[in-house]
Amino acid sequence: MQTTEFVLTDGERALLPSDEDVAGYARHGWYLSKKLLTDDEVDTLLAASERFYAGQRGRRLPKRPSTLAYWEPENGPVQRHNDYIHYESDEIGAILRKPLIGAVAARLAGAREIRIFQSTLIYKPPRLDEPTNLVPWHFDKHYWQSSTSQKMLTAFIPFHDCGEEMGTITMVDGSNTWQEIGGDDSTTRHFAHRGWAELEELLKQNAAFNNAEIVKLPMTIPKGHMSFHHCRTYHGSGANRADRPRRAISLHLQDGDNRYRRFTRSDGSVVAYNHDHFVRRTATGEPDYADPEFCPTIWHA
Ligand SMILES: O=C(O)CCC(=O)C(=O)O
Ligand SMILES: [Fe+2]
Repeated sequence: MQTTEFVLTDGERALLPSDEDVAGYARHGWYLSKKLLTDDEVDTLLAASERFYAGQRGRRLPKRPSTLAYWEPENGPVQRHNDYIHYESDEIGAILRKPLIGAVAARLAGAREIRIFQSTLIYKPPRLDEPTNLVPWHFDKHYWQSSTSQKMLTAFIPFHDCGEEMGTITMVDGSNTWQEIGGDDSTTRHFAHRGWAELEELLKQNAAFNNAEIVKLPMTIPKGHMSFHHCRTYHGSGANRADRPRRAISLHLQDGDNRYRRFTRSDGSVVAYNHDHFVRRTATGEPDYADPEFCPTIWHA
């Protein structure tokens, strides 16, 4: 049982999305928030991420599945991804649990409760030709087939003003409403293991199938604001052409109703998610995506 009270101040309530914003999110698949974090909170995220990169941990994941994104200094100057940052860094975890973030997500998703699903600390080095900096077109639900929810969403939280020059997150406008072609279950493979060209082509085919134009919108995100996207919104990002690193967290969120489901590919193999290695089991023996250690509740209406 969690004892946190989920209350907003009057000032925070003014930062929630309006009815029009919620309707815009449903149509477009993304929402650029108001300033949800103070400068102090964002500066703490940055400083804590530096301590994390230097080896500091509040607690450590009990194992390292091969599918875990986990940059370490010996991996060198590539794009860094570290999953479960809300678990391993207490300081970062405390800020990511800010009820206001959950309240905004709840409005967008039309949910009463929001839990963290995953969080990834991301660092794009300022290296023009670094191929690992490119994030190919994908939508997050492809990796979450073992989740029942169709409402999950992500908050992309940069630690500074973030625009096109830095390779900010870029949305394919309205793609959340598209039908997907075929049942090609290779899409459950993470983008890090697939080619850029292959995924660009897949995006084109899906757009054509929907008679839709591909409108790419780079999100210009001021410090303290965040960009939300629905789990079926195609997105990606380009090179960091700035002279400083692009630092951010992708905070993946689930609504209170989300549960594990057994999802099989056409070859009979079962789709796994890293949680399945970590979280407690439900009474029926399935991974519990409400385990408060890994998937804390950050908002309950
Ligand atoms: O780092 C990026 O630009 C994209 C991150 C991403 O794929 C996400 O937030 O879901
Ligand atoms: Fe993504």
